[in-house]
Amino acid sequence: MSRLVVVSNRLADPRKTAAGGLAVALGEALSVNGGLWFGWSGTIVEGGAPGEGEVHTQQAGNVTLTTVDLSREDHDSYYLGYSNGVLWPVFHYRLDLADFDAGYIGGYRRVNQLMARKLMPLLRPDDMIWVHDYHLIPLAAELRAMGCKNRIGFFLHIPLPPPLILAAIPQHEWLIRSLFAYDLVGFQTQSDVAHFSRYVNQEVGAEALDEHLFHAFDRTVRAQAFPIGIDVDEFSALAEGKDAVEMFNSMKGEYSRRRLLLGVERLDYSKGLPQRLRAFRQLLQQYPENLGSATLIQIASPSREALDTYSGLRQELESLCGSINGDYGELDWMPVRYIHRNVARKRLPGLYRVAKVALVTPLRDGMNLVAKEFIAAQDPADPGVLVLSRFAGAAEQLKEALLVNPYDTHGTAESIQQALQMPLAERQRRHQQLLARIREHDVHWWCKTFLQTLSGMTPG
Ligand code: ADQ
Repeated sequence: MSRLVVVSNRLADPRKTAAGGLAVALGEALSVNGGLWFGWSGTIVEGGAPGEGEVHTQQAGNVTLTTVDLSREDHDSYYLGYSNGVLWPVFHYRLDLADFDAGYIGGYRRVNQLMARKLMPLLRPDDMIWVHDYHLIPLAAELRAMGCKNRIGFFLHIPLPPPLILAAIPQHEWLIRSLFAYDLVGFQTQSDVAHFSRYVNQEVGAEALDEHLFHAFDRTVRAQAFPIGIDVDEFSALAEGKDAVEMFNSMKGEYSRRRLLLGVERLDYSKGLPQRLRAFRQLLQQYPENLGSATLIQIASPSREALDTYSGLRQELESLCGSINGDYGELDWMPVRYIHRNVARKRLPGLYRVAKVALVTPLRDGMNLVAKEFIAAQDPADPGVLVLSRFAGAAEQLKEALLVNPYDTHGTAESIQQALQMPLAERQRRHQQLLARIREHDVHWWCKTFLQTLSGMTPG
């Protein structure tokens, strides 16, 4: 059996609960035959030389964690600039927020070259390499240029936009050409695969050998959907744990007379937070029976605060929450509780369980794991209702949720009202079907299926 090498921008210690299901699943896959997890250390070296970085190694059981420091200049152009100022907005269909002109591409290439240079000497001939996400698209091409013949797979955690949106990136052809250096490219959904297929057909004249196999640039790549899941059993167990139960009880006591709605995410413009708050305001206006009762708890953790678009979003959100509370609040009832913080992972299931309705309404999302965590945390005898954006990748699987268009304020408000009034039998039926779906395609299925597909391929 070959050793697994995982490469991602950041690493997590797979032994810690706080790391989350994805890190734990990757950690398990890595430990089967003793593995290597490689990425950025999180350290930024002020005044460090571009394209250089010290390497650190740590052992976690039989998994080696190897990381590289980045100079300030590399970090700012690779991470803040190209990854999060160009690729993240464009891949989420936000051309208006992309910063194309700033010349970040040099840093993006330099860091991918640095990572390849540091990783190459650590590789063994039969290692299987699994690269994650948009920060590292050209990594395989850099490794191949250094003579790497191993099997290399890539998984894109965010959506792939349609060809005409992708084509707005000045280096779009180079990016997609880089994907052909992989043997297997995994996407979250069928619609991402369809965008890839259309792009390579229209823009580079690739030959489709079958539904999944594409030939161009003298290479053949397999592109397929592997919808990521959560560890349902681990999350349900967390829901029964001491911290989650404490959270549930204290919230239940505090809000006994209210009907709780919940939103949990990183504070990111892809998550549709202002649109959600407008829909909630519409709910209060259109259905006054919710006054004094419906309470939206919105948890939005700090994210990428060094970027201007993110601080602008924070201000917009704070002002919307303030105006809803000012217009509708009473001395003994505040319609919105907005918390700009992380909730400890062990407590999160308690919060999900106490909510009648979860609002998961991104404008665009690769998958969205919060939707799946909410389902896993529910009490099957009295489950809450999931209101889910049709633009989240998860909507391809979670058809029994109430699917909404988050741009449609009135339509979303109507669906929230429907969720608040849904009879118990219907809630139970929907929840049972959703739970079966997330169980069938959990994070272990995702990991196993991707790696089995990759291991069945001819290397190089
Ligand atoms: P994200 O955009 O980060 O991930 P998501 O899939 O929802 O989004 O995962 C977020 C994770 O962080 C969840 O496990 C959630 O519990 C946790 N989390 C978020 N906000 C939190 C808070 N305030 N407090 C505590 N925990 C919080 C990217 C893509 C997604 C894709 C994932 C995995 O954007 O579309 O589903 O990768 O592939």
